[in-house]
Amino acid sequence: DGSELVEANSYVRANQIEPSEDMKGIAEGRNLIVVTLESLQSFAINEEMNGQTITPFLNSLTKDQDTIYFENFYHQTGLGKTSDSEFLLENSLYPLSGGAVFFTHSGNTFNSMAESLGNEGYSTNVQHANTKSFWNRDIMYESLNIDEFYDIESYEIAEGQAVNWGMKDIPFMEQSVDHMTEMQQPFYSRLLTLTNHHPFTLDEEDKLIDEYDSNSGTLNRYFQTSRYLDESVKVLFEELKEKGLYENSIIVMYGDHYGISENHNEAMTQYLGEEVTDFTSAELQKVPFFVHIPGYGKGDVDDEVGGQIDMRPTIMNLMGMDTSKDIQFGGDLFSEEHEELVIFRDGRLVTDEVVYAGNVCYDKETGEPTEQELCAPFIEQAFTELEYSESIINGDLLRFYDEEDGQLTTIPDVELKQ
Ligand code: GP9
Ligand code: MN
Repeated sequence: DGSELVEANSYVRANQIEPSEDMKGIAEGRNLIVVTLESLQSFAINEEMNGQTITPFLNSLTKDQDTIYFENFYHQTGLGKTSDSEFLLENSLYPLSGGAVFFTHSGNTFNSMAESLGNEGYSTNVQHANTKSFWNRDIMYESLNIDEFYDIESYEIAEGQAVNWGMKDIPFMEQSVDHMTEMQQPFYSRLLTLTNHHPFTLDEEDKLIDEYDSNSGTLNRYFQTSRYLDESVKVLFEELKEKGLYENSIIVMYGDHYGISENHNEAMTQYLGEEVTDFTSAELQKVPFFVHIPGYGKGDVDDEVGGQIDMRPTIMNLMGMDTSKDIQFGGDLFSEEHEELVIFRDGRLVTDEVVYAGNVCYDKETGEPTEQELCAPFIEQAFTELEYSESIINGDLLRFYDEEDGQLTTIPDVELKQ
């Protein structure tokens, strides 16, 4: 019932951290561009495959003075895959344990990042060259208060510009930047890429590196499509510069979820040169998270342990927006107070010291099992946090929350959904 919102609210308030003062408002008033890097896992970054660089452009960003790259960042998605990552980004709530929240709760009230930016005068949109109803996006985006959806109808796909699931990422980036030139500024525009998606197929001319040589065709091709995705990000940066949109924007990029499932453990063992245990599998859920701020000048590789739940508070602080009254479960990654605990949607968890997976507590440094006690308090916290987040979604409880003054409005018990 409604008392769950009261409890969840006190939990959120009790765990709230102070965002970084140094980073506050550093990108205030700029256009915000968020790129979802389809299926990209961190094991591809700054690594080679048979002597070939997998992501040269993204690698260069990790060394760039205007970029902060988070190397210990994990996805927290469930069955809703890309859409779950979008949900985490917009709301800093956990997706559901069963089913995609984009389908099951698209009629809920949310307090999305898009809505908050919209209230600040931003125009907001998502660009994705797929049918608008995929993942129920057309309906859910209304609940998230996203003004516009540039779906497949907004793109011209010439001969040779489609492969695998649809439009190739390079022409997608080009046309998406064209759209940006028409947008009311400042804008918040999200770009969802598509080429680096299972089954990872490419046209010959787009294969910029060789296939890998394992027993898994999926993993073998994954390196090539990741390489192609990397090239498309380079094109995005070039186009933004060419169109004069670069300097006045901030570009945030994140991997949405794994591309290589545990079905390919044997091939991954060959690639990594070590056996893929439950510990390794959990660590393989790292996805890249980039914050690129033109003119920043103090770029770094940040080893803070964090996850997708932290994107909203982190970005909103950069945009100079106060989230202290919002119901969100993540925290600003740049804050000294940020808690190094990542709760996976399936109950696994990672901290700076332990990894809990397959009911075993591992020492993060050695990857060896350690005392269960070291994980116990985090297991408890994970359970509580996932429960609160889930009760908010299942009860559509944000209907009764006024984030303007951080107050619960009267809760009419009779109206509550079960
Ligand atoms: C489809 C794209 C990919 O529109 O979001 O979906 P996924 O299978 O990764 O969730
Ligand atoms: Mn995806």
